[in-house]
Amino acid sequence: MNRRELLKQMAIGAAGLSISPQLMATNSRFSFRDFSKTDFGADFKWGVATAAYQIEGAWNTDGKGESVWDRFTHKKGKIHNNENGDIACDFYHRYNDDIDLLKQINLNVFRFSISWSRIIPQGRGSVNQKGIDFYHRVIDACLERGIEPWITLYHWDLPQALEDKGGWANRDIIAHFSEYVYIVAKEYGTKVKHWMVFNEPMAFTGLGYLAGLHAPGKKNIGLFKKAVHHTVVCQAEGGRILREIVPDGEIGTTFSLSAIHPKTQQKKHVEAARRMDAMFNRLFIEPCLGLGYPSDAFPYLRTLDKIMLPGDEEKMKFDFDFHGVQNYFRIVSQFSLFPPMMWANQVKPKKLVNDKSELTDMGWEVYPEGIYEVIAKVAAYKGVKKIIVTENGAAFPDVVIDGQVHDHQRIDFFNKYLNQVLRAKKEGMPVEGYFVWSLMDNFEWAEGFKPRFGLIHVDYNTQKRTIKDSGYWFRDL
Ligand code: GCO
Repeated sequence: MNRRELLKQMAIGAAGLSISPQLMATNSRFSFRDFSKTDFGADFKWGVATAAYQIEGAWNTDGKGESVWDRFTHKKGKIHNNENGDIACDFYHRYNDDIDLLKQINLNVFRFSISWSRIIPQGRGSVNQKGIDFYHRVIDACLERGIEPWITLYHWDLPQALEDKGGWANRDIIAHFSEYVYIVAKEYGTKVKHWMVFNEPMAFTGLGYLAGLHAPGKKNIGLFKKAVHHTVVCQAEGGRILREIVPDGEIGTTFSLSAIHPKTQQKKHVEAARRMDAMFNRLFIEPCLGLGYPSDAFPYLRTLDKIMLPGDEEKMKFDFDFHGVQNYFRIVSQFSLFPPMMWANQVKPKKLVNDKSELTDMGWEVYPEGIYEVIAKVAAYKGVKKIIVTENGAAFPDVVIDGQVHDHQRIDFFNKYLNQVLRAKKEGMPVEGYFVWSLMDNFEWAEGFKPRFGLIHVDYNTQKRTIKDSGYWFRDL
């Protein structure tokens, strides 16, 4: 029953006339939607996304090595309330029950990431069999329930031992990352047929090496540029290794993308928006498509050429089977003297909305058209075969009342964003999947546990899980 029919039925009810038995059967808390799964096609993938550091906990259990996020969160003043992922959602021990909950909400793709330092504690060299065994248990728990495991190889948690040697800013990372990818692909490639190399390279290079807000907390444009280039080479190299080891696999990688609009049509703002678009949207997707770095819109990026070695141009390319789009908010750009080099920054989202209800708990603008715009942007590239929305979701201040979480704002968010995904699909764009960020509330990086993105509420004091109304909404979709 779609939204229009439901409203009509409720109007009938309000008029004192009889309400259809079907409506009585449909729990109206979960019924508002403008579409059903069939509108997206039988092959459309519906899933959830998570990340190792944000849910697993067990930060030093069973031989796991320290990651840059363990180190960073153990420093005072880096994370909201000095929180950390030492325990998080304790997924390391509760994975079986959590995948049961995923089964209950009828989403049959589980996207998760592998903690590199759980597999290879020092980032290179000896392998930790207990770490290997853990992910076999997770994969098997999915397969036993008819859920497809989709693996992200790297979701920001670099082994600290490699960071101690320069991390992504040291070109040796290409060899170490290749070794890691090879080991993981060999180990799980017979069971797992959907792979992503990176999660949001712009985020972990930009926030980790330039802004200093994420691990490893560096603020150095020279290190940032090296990290960008080595990541671009690893992005393609990871794809090549996966395709060689898992020839029947679907190999992709993910990008954080936002619709970027100039504050006004004044030339200075339009050019500022083009520089931000080059930096935040084009920097990683275009090299793998053979387009090189987007220095046309942002000439400063030409300095990346100095870091390249002969043959790198070719090494940066890889024809991924799918490209993952991750969208949360729009960016309205304006010319600004800060930050230098980019000479552009973002108009504060709260200045863009009429009232606070149009902002999520992250202070991000709810802007559904933005996901249509970024899907269209990626679909326009020659060489893009398939697009999966590998993350989309929203944080709202959820509370449990009598064992329920009435997160209607989140349901409204999903309804609006999915309408825009369906719009793109109906216009013929190759969007073939949608994964919710996230299965459950989890550690939201520098913001700690305050923002709640889950379809399932987590009480961090008791680890009790509670499916939210939005989880039931997806169940009934
Ligand atoms: C990202 C990361 C997730 C975040 C989510 C909400 O896209 O930033 O993949 O780890 O938690 O996006 O910020």
